[in-house]
Formats: sequence, C-alpha cells, structure tokens
Amino acid sequence: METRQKVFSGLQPTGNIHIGNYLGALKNWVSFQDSYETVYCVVDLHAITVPYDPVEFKKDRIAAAKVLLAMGIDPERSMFYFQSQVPQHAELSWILGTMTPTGVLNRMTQYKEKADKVGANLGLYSYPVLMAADILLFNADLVPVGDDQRQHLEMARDLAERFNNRFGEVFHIPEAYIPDVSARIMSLTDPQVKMSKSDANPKSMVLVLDVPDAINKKIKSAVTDSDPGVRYDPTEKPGISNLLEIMSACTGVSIDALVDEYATSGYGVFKQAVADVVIEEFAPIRVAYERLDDADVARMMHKGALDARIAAEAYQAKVRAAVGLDRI
Ligand code: ATP
Ligand code: LTN
Repeated sequence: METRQKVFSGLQPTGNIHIGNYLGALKNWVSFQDSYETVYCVVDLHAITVPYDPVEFKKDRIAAAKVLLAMGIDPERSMFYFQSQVPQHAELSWILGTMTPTGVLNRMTQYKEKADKVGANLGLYSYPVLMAADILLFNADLVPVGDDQRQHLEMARDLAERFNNRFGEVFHIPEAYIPDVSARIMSLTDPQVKMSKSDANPKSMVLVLDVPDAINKKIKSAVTDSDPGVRYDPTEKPGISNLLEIMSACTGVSIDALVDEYATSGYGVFKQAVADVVIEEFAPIRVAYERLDDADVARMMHKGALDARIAAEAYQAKVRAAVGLDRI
C-alpha cells in the first residue's frame, strides 16, 4: 500500500490572522490536504511565551481554530487540535531540550527580537525546541511555513539528526515548504518590515476576517513610492513589489504577467485591482467563519485532540524506548 508523506504545521492563536500568515503558510495547509497526510495544530503553548491576558486568550484560541476551519481545514481529512491538549508535545520537547546546545539557541534571531521587545523567559528561549518537538512527534516530512521560520526548521532538522545519531533512526528529517512568492509579506505601512500580528498599527495588515471596505481602504493607502511604474523591484519599489506578490499568490498569475498587464496603468488602478482580488479571496472565509458555532468548534477540537493523543503516543513510545525511558 502506498503511504502518503506527512505534513505538519502550527499557527499561534495570537489574534489578527493576516494575509501574510495566509499566503505564507495557511493557503498551502489547505491545498496539502489533497495529496498528503496532514496534521495541523493551534500551538497555544508557543503563544503563552509572550505576555497575554488569559480571558482574551481563550477567545483567540477558539477564533484561530474557527478561521482555519473556515479556510478549509477539514477535520475529516486532517488531524486538527490544540497543542496543549496533547501532552506528548511537551514531553518530547523536554527530551530534545537535553540535546540542544544553548549556543544554538543563543543564535536564534526571532528569540533575540522578541526578548528585546517583551523580555526574556525560559519558554521563549526554548520555543524552537518545542517547535522541533511538534514536527518530529508525528515524523513529518514537510512543514509549510513562511520565510521567518527558516532558522527554526533548520534547528528541527539538526535535532532530528543529533537524536538519530545518538539513539538510532527514529525521526524523519523534515523539509521546510516555503513558497517562492509570498513567503515574506511586508507591512502595508512600512514595506521594509515583515507584516506581523504584533504590529500596533491596524493599517499595516489586512486581516483574513476584514470586511471589504476595510480591505479596500488598507490596500489603497498602502505605502508605495512616487515613481508611478508598476514593476517588481523589492529594493527600489518594496511597496509595489509586495502588492504584486499578494496579487500573484492570490490569483496564481505570475508576477511577470501582472507587470505586463499593469506596467503603465498607474497606482490607483493597480491598487484597486489588488484590493478586488483580496476581497474575493477572503469573502468566502468570512461567510464560513460566521456560520461556525463556538461550542461545536470546541467539541471538534476535543475530538481532534483525542485522536492526536493516540497517534502521538504510538510515536512517543518509540522515542521513550530509544532513550531508555520505556514505561515499565
Ligand atoms: P506574526 O509574525 O504575524 O506575529 P508569527 O510568525 O509569529 O506571526 P504564526 O501565527 O504562528 O506566528 O505564523 C503562522 C505562519 O505564518 C507561519 O508559518 C509564519 O511563518 C507565517 N508568517 C507570519 N508572518 C508572515 C509574513 N509576513 N509573510 C509570510 N508568512 C508569514
Ligand atoms: N513558530 C511557528 C509556529 C509553530 C510551528 C510549529 C510551525 C509552532 N510549531 C511546527 C510549523 C511547525 C510560527 O509560525 N511562529
């Protein structure tokens, strides 16, 4: 029997799921369901490594699950659950932590950036180890993520190799799947920096659940340059290049073909076309989101966690046996 390759990925339930998350990773999560065995996780343990309000967090967790379901994550075809409800993630993270040199963690750029902003803590420091555990727990082959996760993926591969060298072949070596276009969608208000959920300026990001009027306004007021030609040049024209990437990733039309079409049309016409495409892309997601009931979603996630615990336990038993922690 042919066994399908396995895909794993995670999303932090930190509110504000934006077009960067969507085009960098989540759109691929949905399409991978057709040809891979897929495991998707709302990584709530990762999200609590930065300051948060528990009451808001509970709502954000369900909202994140709802957005993913509305996008087309199908619990009949994917394993889908909250990370905290499958304790094997944390257990494997501890084991992997014992073989992670602190020198490697000290080089993680995302840790340094976040620690500068919100203060360092042990969870934030070991965040990439828990991420490696997520991926290795299910022996994933492919991990769809945006460009900002490249370094974390390298570390997961490195840990898998270290483990296998020391304890025997237990883990697959996972590959990152990072799209060619739209792996790093930039802020609409400052196209030199990555679009990020934590940006205080709401105009910097289009949210998946934004109403059409908000999408229109945000894209039309996106910061561009004063030279009116539409061409792809991320250094000289980062704002326009970002909009070209967004349009290309939404439509599947190549950037070259879009440049041919809009080269001389002027920024007003081009921005309107981008806004129309994004509105069309997100409209069905918003409709599907509104139809989902929180209590039904909570039940679905509970069932997902039960299945995931059984699957994870089968893998984790092999890890325990390999390191000498067999249940006796
Ligand atoms: P953010 O930076 O917006 O706070 P994040 O990377 O911290 O998001 P997640 O919500 O877990 O946290 O990210 C979900 C996915 O979205 C990841 O695969 C990440 O690489 C991807 N992603 C995040 N921002 C962008 C972006 N600006 N462009 C493309 N992909 C992105
Ligand atoms: N660190 C990731 C979220 C994440 C993840 C994972 C992604 C946690 N565990 C496992 C892929 C696979 C981020 O996007 N910020």
